Amino acid sequence: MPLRCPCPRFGSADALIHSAPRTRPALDRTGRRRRTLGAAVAAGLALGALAAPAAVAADHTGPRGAGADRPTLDTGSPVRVNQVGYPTHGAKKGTVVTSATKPLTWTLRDADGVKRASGRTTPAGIDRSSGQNVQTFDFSEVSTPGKGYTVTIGGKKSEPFAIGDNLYGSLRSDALAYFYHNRSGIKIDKKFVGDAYARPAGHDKKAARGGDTRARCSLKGVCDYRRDVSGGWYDAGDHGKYVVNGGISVAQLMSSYERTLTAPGADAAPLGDGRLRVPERGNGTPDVLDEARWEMDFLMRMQVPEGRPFAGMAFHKMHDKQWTGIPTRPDRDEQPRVLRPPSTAATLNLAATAAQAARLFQPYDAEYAKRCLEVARSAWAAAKAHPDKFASDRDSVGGGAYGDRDVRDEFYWAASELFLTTGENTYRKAFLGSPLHGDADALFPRVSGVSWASVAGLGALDLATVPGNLTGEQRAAVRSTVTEAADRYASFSEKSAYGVPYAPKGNRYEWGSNSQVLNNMVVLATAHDLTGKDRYRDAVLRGMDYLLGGNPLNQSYVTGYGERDSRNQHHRFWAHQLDRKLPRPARGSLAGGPNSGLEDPLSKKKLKGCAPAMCYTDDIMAFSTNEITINWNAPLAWISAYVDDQER
Ligand code: 9MR
Repeated sequence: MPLRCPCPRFGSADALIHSAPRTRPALDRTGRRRRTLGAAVAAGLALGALAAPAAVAADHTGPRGAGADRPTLDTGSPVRVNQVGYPTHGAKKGTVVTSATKPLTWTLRDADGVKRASGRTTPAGIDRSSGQNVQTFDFSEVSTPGKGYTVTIGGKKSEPFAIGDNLYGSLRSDALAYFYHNRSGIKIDKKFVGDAYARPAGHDKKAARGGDTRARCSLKGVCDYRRDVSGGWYDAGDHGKYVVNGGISVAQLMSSYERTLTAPGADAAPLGDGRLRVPERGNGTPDVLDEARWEMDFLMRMQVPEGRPFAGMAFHKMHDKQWTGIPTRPDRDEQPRVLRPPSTAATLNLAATAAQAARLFQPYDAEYAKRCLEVARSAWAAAKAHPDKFASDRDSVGGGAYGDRDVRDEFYWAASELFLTTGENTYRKAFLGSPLHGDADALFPRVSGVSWASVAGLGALDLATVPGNLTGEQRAAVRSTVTEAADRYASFSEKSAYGVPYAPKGNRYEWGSNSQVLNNMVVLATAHDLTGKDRYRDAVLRGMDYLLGGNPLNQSYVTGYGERDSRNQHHRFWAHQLDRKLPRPARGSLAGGPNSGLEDPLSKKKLKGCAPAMCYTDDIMAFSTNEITINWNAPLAWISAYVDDQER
């Protein structure tokens, strides 16, 4: 019996949390018992106790003086590293949590325990994001490849890590595999995912009421008909499909391919035909574009047909009428599927992505490319005709809201993509005339280079990198907005003892903060592609360190990567924590990460008083800190490809 909806935005209910089945002790990849956070707390193992001697490890979960009100978390060793590893030729840094204010000695040992290097740490004071007193260490000089390295400080050993040249190849394909796993309307074949992850198609025509092939649109003055809006990817832990969020996700998948056409040293082969685990492999089209097309086809089905009110616009979203319980395998969803009103933001997402698809599919399927361009043009025209149809923030029964009342960024993005594909002046004028043009802070907001609600940067990144009809001067101006924003994110990384290129206003980590870190890394990586400056590349690698364990919680946020990885993210099928017959999240799934807002009952209860970067718990019910979604895995895939390319 699935739990009924776990969250306020899903309905309500603390009571449901309490009715969650008790979880078994988690196993690590070798099958050993792994202490869960809950178990550690129950055993009274406050971090100070775990990591006691000498000066090392006086970890707190919040700023000094506030410790008494802070939750107690198991953060393991106070010596923090990237638990996957460091590229042979790149910055290699770590952080130690300590009460010491004077430098300490660090020792790097190989897998046999043989000392390979040592040095002194650098005191860094109190880290603002965590309240921890920290010091940093730097072993960049070591460039001997190997596995099982550790760093020891004051008798405390880090998790093991590698130094090498091919550490990110599998993350590149695992992060992309996420999308096939989460396809709607198609059987997920064990040939590609293995027995545990195989499942019947969800929401296809055999589903209750014809699933998404006959979704109901019943909105006064808008529609009273059914549409086939099957296919696409499920958004996240829920089974909603949202044009706004689908748009940025498919754009970033396409961009990870498009980057290989221009970036120095970028390798298209690992994204090419026959390289990914998708059913279309062998069809002559790069596999990453096949995956993108699965979503693109869905987005195009979301366009209001000719002859109907708001023709040419896109429905904002479609999802269950009421929130379903967790777990619910997609094919067992009994809820009616409903379409929500068209919006300007969704329409421009469709215009932008269809325009990008048109130029990328041209060499592989000219007919398809032509259709994409027609859709893009008609969507643009419809958005111009209805520039202020906004999706409400309150429309969150049965699905997420994705409300957005500022569409200047969507207009900028769509105009840029249409211009790059067609070279036409109408579109050029539209982005040149935008109030955002030339303003690095507006194009790339401080908190996150791009996000589902702020997509102008997607246009600017493409204008800066994709060959097109821009004048030299126009292109230089756009490029300088990219490097200006990248300078800002690089300075965040350099000022952070954990190296994270993220410094949200008021030190408030937001819902999906890990994706915001990654999207800042996308801007940094693009600046590196454009200029070759090490500063940008180093900040990307430091961001990777943060995501893979070099952070205040000693947590790798990517399933299957690192010793202390997230493995209980909120997902209705990968719900092993609630039902042991179901699988855990697949390798390469990114958790949303710390969220100062604590917007679900479990996080509220367990993490009350947490410091921003520590507002995270690896529990399936903690959906506001531990969900997974397409727009978070998309930049992970983009960045993994970039980092893998650096290792060649
Ligand atoms: O990523 C979204 C985040 O920016 C919002 O603050 C949050 C609350 O509205 O919703 C997030 O998106 C969720 C969506 O509404 C429903 N599917 C799961 C998404 C990730 O948690």
